Amino acid sequence: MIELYTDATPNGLKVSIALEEIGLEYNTHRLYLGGDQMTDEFTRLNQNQKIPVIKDGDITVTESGAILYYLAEKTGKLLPKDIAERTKTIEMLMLQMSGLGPYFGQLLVFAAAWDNKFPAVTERYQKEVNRLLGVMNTLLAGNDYFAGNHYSIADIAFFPWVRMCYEHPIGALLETDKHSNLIRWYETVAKREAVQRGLLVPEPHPPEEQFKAFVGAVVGLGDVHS
Ligand SMILES: N[C@@H](CCC(=O)N[C@@H](CS)C(=O)NCC(=O)O)C(=O)O
Repeated sequence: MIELYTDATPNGLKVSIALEEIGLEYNTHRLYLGGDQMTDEFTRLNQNQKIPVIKDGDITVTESGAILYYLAEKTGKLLPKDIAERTKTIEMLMLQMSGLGPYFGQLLVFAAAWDNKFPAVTERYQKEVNRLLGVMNTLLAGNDYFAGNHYSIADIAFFPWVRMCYEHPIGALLETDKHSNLIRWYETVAKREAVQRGLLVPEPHPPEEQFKAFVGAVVGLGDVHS
């Protein structure tokens, strides 16, 4: 049985979606990021004190991209065997992990947690996220999914972040409507039953509590990491 340590954030939801898609049994441990990530018990699982983490017997895996890769390797699902398609999948996974995830995260930090106190910084991240959405739209032209015609861990990595464009007020800063290939891909993935089940794990904290935890965990602003 896989133990999943998570919260209902984009990086956490990647893993519950993948587990639902693959059909593995798992137990969910919901953390409150206003401090649960700092306990000794959790720090022993992840020295970096961030969710998501999985424990599969003796194997502990941190970093959502590495967890998706581990689950795909373990089961032979969601990662093509053909070397060219497999490499493309990993390339797209890395683009999400190094591009959309961190830049979108910083946009949330400066637009929301810092309440746009540094407009030039907010604008820098807003522009970069909008640029990345355009790149993703181009990559999806003529392709059903990010790595070609196979739904894969790359799509699962992107999905919860693109969902923020629709589900979070930050979406007002983003030009999602301009990107027809991205919208078509988003709607296709959102319809998958496993995706819908994964999005319910774990139950989210109320938005105001979640926001308080987020502000508290922003280094230089909150007290969680002081
Ligand atoms: N690169 C990491 C990022 C993980 C991450 O930033 N997790 C956030 C929630 S989405 C977290 O646990 N934040 C708590 C904190 O920073 O104290 C991954 O993809 O797993």
